Amino acid sequence: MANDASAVFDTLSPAVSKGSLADPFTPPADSSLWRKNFLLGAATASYQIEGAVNEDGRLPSIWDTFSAIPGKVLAGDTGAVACDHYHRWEADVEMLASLGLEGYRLSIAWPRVMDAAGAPNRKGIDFYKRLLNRLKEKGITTFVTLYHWDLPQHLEDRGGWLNRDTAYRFADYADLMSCELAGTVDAWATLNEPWCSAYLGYGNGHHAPGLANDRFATQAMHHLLLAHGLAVPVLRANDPASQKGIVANIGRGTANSDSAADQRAAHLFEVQHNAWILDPLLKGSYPQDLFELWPGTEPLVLDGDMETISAPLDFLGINYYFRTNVASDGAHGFRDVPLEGVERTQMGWEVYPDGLRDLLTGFKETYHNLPPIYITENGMASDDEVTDGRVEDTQRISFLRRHLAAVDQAIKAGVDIRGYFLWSLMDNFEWAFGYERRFGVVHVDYSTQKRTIKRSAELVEKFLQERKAKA
Ligand code: GCO
Repeated sequence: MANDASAVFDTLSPAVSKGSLADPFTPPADSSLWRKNFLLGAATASYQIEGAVNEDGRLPSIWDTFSAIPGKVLAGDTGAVACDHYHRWEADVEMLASLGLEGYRLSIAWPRVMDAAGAPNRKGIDFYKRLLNRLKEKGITTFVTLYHWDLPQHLEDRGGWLNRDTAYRFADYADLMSCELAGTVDAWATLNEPWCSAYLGYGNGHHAPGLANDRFATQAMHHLLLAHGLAVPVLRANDPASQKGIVANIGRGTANSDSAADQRAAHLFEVQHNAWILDPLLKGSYPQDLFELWPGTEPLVLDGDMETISAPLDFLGINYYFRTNVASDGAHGFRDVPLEGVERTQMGWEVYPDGLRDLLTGFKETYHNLPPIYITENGMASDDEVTDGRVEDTQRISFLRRHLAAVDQAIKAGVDIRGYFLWSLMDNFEWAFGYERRFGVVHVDYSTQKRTIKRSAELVEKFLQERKAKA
């Protein structure tokens, strides 16, 4: 499948991947990104930027609990203050609008808007109402994620995503928020990256709540996807004008050799990262190869669950960052085999834009009901410093240009991609890596909360201005 796709790209102009030296960012004239209806925005998430974790009745989340455990987060960082966005949201919206970004993807903190009995928290809801109303006043397209990992701790105390009831509590939360915010949300995403919530949270324990058991991971995934499926019809009923979808991170796995064992390992890597989520959503069934990888971990599935999970989607959000090179682990799985001499980011992730293109063209072949796609996250971390009031984030500029070129190549190969969100608008709390890893196109000095526009954001703004002038 990937070979067919590469045949297509051999015919594309080399400029698509090399870019012009004169301007290190602006896409070539033949790029589909010049289409004025191709949405360009930036993304953030509640726990990563808001702070104010004990304000206006916000309840603790599993990330408040997890980040307080010594050793779980680099340097003992927590989201207690973060970018103080809860108090600085007006200036942040002005900054977003001044960059000419057309879309903004944010998430709602469930613990901020409902109490433990499921009653509305008015002050928390009003924060999001003010924020979304201001974004709409600025003409910004709003993508709202209901769950970007900050599960209320009181639900985790009752089993969290291992407890089927949590899926129904999520549907109640979706009901409340879609009633309260209808008319200010252009697109609802139920979940952000269920793979991270299920595998990192319950499979290897690297994320909150920090449990480590493959069977927990598959059952948590099932309840997360069930929560998604229960919420979609509720969102449709309460806010019919908006788009409904989900956001999945995807992984490109390549084989360390042509051996059958390594080829199988690469396949299993992509089953575990991609098909585990996309098959239930788009085919209504789990990939059986997953249970070759993790024998005996089939989740408890009740009658009707898979039909609920595979509710039709208006869009699929795709988050892409890097490629992983794998080899057979000799048993029934895969092991990472890091390649030497490749370009990497501050996260150690390999820069590999072709992986985004090849995954997307592959999905087009695999999933015949693939909905329109938005790249809801793409970006990189770098050790950015402010020098004389500026941040010259050269690698990020090159990273973004190359990945936008890959998006253009996928569009030219027939993939329906309608937008792209930079991860992230601003430096923020990078989960287990805390504040050391900087993903923003805007620098944040956490000691003063001063925001500094990075060179990458300046170039994005310049491209958006040129595109607007051409329209
Ligand atoms: C994710 C999350 C973001 C991360 C970003 C960098 O995709 O993991 O949505 O919250 O910060 O991806 O890891």
